[in-house]
Amino acid sequence: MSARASGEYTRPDVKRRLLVIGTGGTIASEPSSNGYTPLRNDHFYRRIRQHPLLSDPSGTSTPTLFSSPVLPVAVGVNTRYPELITPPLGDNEERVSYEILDLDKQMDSSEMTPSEWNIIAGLVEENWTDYDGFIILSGTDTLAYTSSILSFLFTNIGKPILVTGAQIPLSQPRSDGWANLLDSIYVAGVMNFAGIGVVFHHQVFQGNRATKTSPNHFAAFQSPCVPPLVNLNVKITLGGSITPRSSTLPPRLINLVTSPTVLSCSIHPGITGALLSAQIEAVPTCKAVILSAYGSGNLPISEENGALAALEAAVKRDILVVVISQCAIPNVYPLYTQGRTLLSKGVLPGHDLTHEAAFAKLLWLVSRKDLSFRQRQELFEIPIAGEMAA
Ligand code: ASN
Repeated sequence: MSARASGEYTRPDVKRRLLVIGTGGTIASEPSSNGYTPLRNDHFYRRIRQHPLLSDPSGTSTPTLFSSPVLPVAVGVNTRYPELITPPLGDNEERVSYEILDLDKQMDSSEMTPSEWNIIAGLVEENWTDYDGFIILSGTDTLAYTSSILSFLFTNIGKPILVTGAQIPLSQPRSDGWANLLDSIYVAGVMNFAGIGVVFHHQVFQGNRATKTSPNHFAAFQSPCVPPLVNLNVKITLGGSITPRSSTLPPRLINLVTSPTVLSCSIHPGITGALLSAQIEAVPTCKAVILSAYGSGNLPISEENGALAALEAAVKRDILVVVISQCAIPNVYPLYTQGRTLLSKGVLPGHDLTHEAAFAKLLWLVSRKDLSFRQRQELFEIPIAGEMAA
């Protein structure tokens, strides 16, 4: 049972209670002889507990020395660490309480799969009423995939689910993870913000519009087609309207399919229909294909190339085929003969979807057992969670 559910909280100045779900990633990594790796131990919690901006010793009964004992609680296979309380964060001296729940499997985010998303989403759903918001700590490599899938699983929610991480581990000097975590706690705990966001380098991006743009810059994420939702500078400014908190409950959670269903193919000079068919045929469980095509959605269409015929054959086998743009600022619209011909074969336009959002939307659609192929096609063309322009 969480501290909140067991009624352990007493402080009147604690504005909100958050659950921080740790999955590993750089933010939680330690150096090893084989490079940075997230370990399954309490070092990450201890580092946070001793940081004066993230944990106020007067706020909890927990001693703050790095060496003092920690009494984690096993929650199934996962580990929940004792509650931490921030120093006053808001203009009205509000404090935020949070608990870190570390997943059993701490991983570099390149190991992330739909199975882990099912676990994360299940934990959020299970703890929905006990907490005022959720922060998912992830590696940055697949962070935008995680935030994108959460946006489809948790549409129109009344609480925040923020995803954050770091480029340098908390265990190392100059870590950006401190600021990313503090900003996340501030947005989820003090601001009136609901929905799925990526918090990175003092900005909040819409979860299904964000993409990782650099493995080096602290400003590692952008949302190329829409402005950031929040800029956390000296002054906090909003890039548009943000969804306020409400008592809206999350939709009934669906279980994501874990067999390989969504295939991603990149168009490149020299691609042929044979190369595309070989990839599709190699995945018997394939239910959707993302084509990352040139520019506004172009690819070679000559008969001898065979790409169009390969894609048409896939659509006829009830495989959703969608086209997105390889450009850094994506936008698919049928301007050229190539793009128009492609769409005339039943391939669906991905408009300004990022690859991450396209992947998440397709995974969500093929996981919806209640939908026919036709209904999936129709829903793909409609924005479900603000993931693309109408
Ligand atoms: N490889 C790391 C990860 O995605 C990168 C990072 O978190 N900065 O887990």
